[in-house]
Amino acid sequence: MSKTALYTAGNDDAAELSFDDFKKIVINDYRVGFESRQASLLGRREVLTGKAKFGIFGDGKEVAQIAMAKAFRNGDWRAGYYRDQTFMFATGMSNLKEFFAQLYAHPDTEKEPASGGRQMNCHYATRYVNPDGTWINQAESMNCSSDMSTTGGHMPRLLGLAYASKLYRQNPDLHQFNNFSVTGNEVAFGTIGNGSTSEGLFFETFNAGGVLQVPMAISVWDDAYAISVPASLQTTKEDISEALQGFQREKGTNGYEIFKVRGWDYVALCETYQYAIRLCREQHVPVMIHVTEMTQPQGHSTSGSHERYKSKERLAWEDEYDCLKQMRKWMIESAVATAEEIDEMEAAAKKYVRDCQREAWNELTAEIEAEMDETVKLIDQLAMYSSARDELNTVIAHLRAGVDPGRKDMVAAVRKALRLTTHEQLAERQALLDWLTDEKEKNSQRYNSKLFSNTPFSPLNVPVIAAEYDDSAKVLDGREVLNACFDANFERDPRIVAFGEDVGAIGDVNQGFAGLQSKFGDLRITDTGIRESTIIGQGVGLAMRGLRPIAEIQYMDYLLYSINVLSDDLASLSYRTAGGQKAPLIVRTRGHRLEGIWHSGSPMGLILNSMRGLHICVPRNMTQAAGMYNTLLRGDEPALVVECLNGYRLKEKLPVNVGDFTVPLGKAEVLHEGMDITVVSYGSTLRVVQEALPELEKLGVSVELIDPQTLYPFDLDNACGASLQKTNKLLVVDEDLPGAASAYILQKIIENQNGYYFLDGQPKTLTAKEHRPPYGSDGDYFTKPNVDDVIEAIYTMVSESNPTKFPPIF
Ligand SMILES: Cc1ncc(C[n+]2csc(CCOP(=O)(O)OP(=O)(O)O)c2C)c(N)n1
Ligand SMILES: [Mg+2]
Repeated sequence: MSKTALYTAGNDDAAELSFDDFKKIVINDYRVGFESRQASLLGRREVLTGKAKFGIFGDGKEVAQIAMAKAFRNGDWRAGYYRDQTFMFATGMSNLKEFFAQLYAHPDTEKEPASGGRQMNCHYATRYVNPDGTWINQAESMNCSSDMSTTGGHMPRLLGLAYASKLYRQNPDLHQFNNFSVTGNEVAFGTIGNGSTSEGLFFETFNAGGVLQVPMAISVWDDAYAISVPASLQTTKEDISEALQGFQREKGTNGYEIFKVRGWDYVALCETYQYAIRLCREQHVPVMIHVTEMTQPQGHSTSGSHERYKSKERLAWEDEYDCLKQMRKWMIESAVATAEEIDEMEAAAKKYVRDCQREAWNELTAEIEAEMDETVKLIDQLAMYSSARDELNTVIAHLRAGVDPGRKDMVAAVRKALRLTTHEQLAERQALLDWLTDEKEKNSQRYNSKLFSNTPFSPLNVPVIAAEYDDSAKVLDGREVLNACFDANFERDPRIVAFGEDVGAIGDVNQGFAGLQSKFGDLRITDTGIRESTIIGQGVGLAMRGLRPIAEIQYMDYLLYSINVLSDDLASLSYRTAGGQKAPLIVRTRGHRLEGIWHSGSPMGLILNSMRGLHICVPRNMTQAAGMYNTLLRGDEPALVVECLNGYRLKEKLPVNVGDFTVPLGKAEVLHEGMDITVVSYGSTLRVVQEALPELEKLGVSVELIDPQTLYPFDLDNACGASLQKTNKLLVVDEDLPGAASAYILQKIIENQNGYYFLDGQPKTLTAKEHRPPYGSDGDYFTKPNVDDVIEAIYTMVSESNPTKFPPIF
């Protein structure tokens, strides 16, 4: 083996190794692998004995990960899946105690930094956001983007992590941001199981990486199974590197370097990773390392047993070709260590892992036991004076009898005690109530916090600056107002990039970026292939690495092709890392009215229900959109902006401060004041309602029209609820399906803002029909709320409460 192949993670020292050094490194490698294996074995036992809920482990994948870790350097990134514990231990990005803390769902990020007890075990992440909301120095640390359970779901993000290095290297204006990159010398390491390469996201990412030529190193851990489904049912030719041969670069073409190596061959693995990663890092050539002949000594997870679906022959082969057994054999054969030396080291490693497990368990249970004593004491004190003494003592006995009780058991006991004593005015009861209030706050921090980053840099804290117009304000097409806004922002901040289908050369299909590529270059305003999932993933990865991406999805209807990435990855990122990671990606799209089934959708309910964790902006015109972009580009949370597809050519006045004025999120605007009814609408239907106003006025109806402007957050000042105090009637107009976004808006106003209290009649919604909108203006008229529908809906509501003043039309 070449000696350089052996250096340890993060170490580039090229000094020659003595045989003793060589032995030390190999023995240490084996120890890391062996400890990891012990953690897997012990972890499974902890689940089967009920101390943890579920276990999925990296046994059978240890040796390749040790080799991969040797090539990993400061500034590098990982986007991987649940088999990578050995890599995490070998790089030092995680350790055994944290491994067990996560298995036990320890909710303290000091103990379980990856997710604060929110994620299943072996779902890794490093914390790159400081508690004060600032970024850590990523160039000086090893970085792991947060894992997800959806297999293949992380691949689009991997593309973005790698693409960031390309931008940092090729755009000299970015070299100053050396907290994030040292001129692009980083590699984004991805891992994926053989079965998950069947996912579309894998292929989309793979192709895009070959086109973009980014430093992305994909390792496929091939154990020939995906739970019970064998390779023959997963992969063409049962071999992913064989199937992908067309991506192999040739003289004069772009493409990949593809490697294939066996998962139990320590020497070959070290050499392959060293060669492949060097090429990837230095030349930004994407590489794939297909690691075959891996095993699963304990089967897929704690949910089942692989003896059910693997043949005796396969199981016997897996036993013989266990990577650690093979490495041990090689170490003895090549005189690195004797069997006795290894036995001794293994015994010490076993004990060490046990100790780590016990410590992790004791740390969690010691906290809970102390809280338990306090809880029991409080209930006991109440029992002394309460007439429900016997029942309260039963509650205590029940709580004490629980095996490994958790916080939920204490809270449940206290809630029960409070219910048993509702009629008693005792100081001891008040003490319990106070305890519960305190616990609610603590548990809300533990389990419900950080849906958004909520840092001082949140877009909700961006100062509000009004749009200003001078006397000679130009009146332009809406698209030109947006264009001027983007121009000013690109000038202001070199970290801003925009990309998507047709965004570059022609400046998007509606020309918001027209002329900007020739001004700022194609690294800043960039065309992409038709690949919505990886457009979003590209944005997620860039945003994680300190850049300010605007990822464009050409029409809102195509958002569906990226919804898995938006929902699973982007929207859950802050929550699933308990605020340890953020990705302030802005997703730009356009939608609502136009023509045709796939060009006029307004699936806002789908968006609201799947993307909590993103701000959802629905500007009624391009000036409001510009103000929202100005806000979002200065904040650190992700957002979706839906522009009105039919608004680009409508005339708007250009503010003099078009790149600086801000539209605050969650600030509803009363567009028309009135007394008889409150109408809430947004986006394109707002214009329909505005069109209806003159006729309604003639009919004597005074309408108060409110534009929430953002659906998430929704009307933080309760403008809608306040309006109902005056009008007592509510109509929500929306071009989504019945019961979709309009139901969300109703819930906000009626329930959250106590709107029900002021209503003198049934609140109503006017929405589109349940089917997709047909092509053609007649189809549109009979499907989406039109001006006649709006007039009649509003008139009917006022007529119902005052038929004398407003005689029925029909
Ligand atoms: C999108 C998605 N589909 C299905 C699953 C259920 N699932 C979890 S692991 C797994 C098998 C994955 O096999 P492979 O990619 O070969 O990885 P391995 O576990 O064998 O290392 C499946 C189907 C999932 N988690 N996510
Ligand atoms: Mg597999």
